[in-house]
Amino acid sequence: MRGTVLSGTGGVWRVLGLDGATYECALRGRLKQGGLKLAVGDEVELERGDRGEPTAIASILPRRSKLARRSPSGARGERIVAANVDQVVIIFALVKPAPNPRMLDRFLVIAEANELAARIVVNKVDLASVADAEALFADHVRAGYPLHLTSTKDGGRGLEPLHDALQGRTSALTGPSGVGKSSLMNALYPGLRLRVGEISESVNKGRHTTVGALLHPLPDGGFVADTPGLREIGLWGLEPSELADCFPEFRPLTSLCRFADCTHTVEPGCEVLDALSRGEISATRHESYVRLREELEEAARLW
Ligand SMILES: Nc1nc2c(ncn2[C@@H]2O[C@H](COP(=O)(O)OP(=O)(O)O)[C@@H](O)[C@H]2O)c(=O)[nH]1
Ligand SMILES: [Mg+2]
Ligand SMILES: [Zn+2]
Repeated sequence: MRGTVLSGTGGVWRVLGLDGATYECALRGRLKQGGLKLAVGDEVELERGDRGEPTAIASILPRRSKLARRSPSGARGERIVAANVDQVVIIFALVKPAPNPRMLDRFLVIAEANELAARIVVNKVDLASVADAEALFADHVRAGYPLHLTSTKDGGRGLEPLHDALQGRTSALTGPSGVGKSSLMNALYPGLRLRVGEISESVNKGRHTTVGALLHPLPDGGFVADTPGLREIGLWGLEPSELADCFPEFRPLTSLCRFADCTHTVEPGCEVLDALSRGEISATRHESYVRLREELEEAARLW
């Protein structure tokens, strides 16, 4: 029987079988030695034990995608946070707490570096003007990111389009605490009582650390991967020269710059800087790029 890995703690993997039941499984010995490390979100083939119940993971099916922290160049391996992720969903609040564009762009770069689609959710729109929210995130919409304006209060707002966007897909959910991640999941899936954020944190306080994220099956198909630690993934392993292509609105321009090794920060004949001066690229986004690039160069020096 096939199944999807929901969590892994202390060598025990919880797998949702195609029959809808959840099984606690061990990894077959030869899989432990192999180069491919099992991750949450992996689709696996289960093997039955003496009593006919699935008790072991016999093989891992090929991955469609992954959310990973890459190793610095030279080092081996990478840490997979979740496998078979379809999209990264980044949740902020319009106010309380105010959104942090720098943190948003960092999350978006992590998604882009993993070649994953991303969408932005701005919650608590009941507390301020929706027009303000649209203006605040206009640069990201122009860059191509879908924007959801939501509220969980007063009967809810914007919940249906978000529900549609999650249905049937595996979404890695992230965002700072207090923005309403748990409230949103509970409003979208009443009765499921997802405690997004808290679960991994409390599990990780225990004796065994949980491997990567936790995957929650959704009642109408799909999963949400709870990845509160996405920030800790950082940009570890990304080369400074790879960063510009993680900004979709820069991507058509980067190969047109006068210098092949253009950093898009100071050079003459830089198409990105030209677009910035014409107002076609947002100053806030470019500022994020500059700061993240400095960070990557600093990290490269330390290795
Ligand atoms: N005004 C308002 N408050 C909200 C909304 N969604 C959540 N909250 C409140 O924000 C606080 C944090 O919510 P929670 O779901 O725990 O956030 P999390 O830390 O991201 O999981 C709680 O007091 C919620 O009642 C919303 O849409 N509007
Ligand atoms: Mg929460
Ligand atoms: Zn350039």
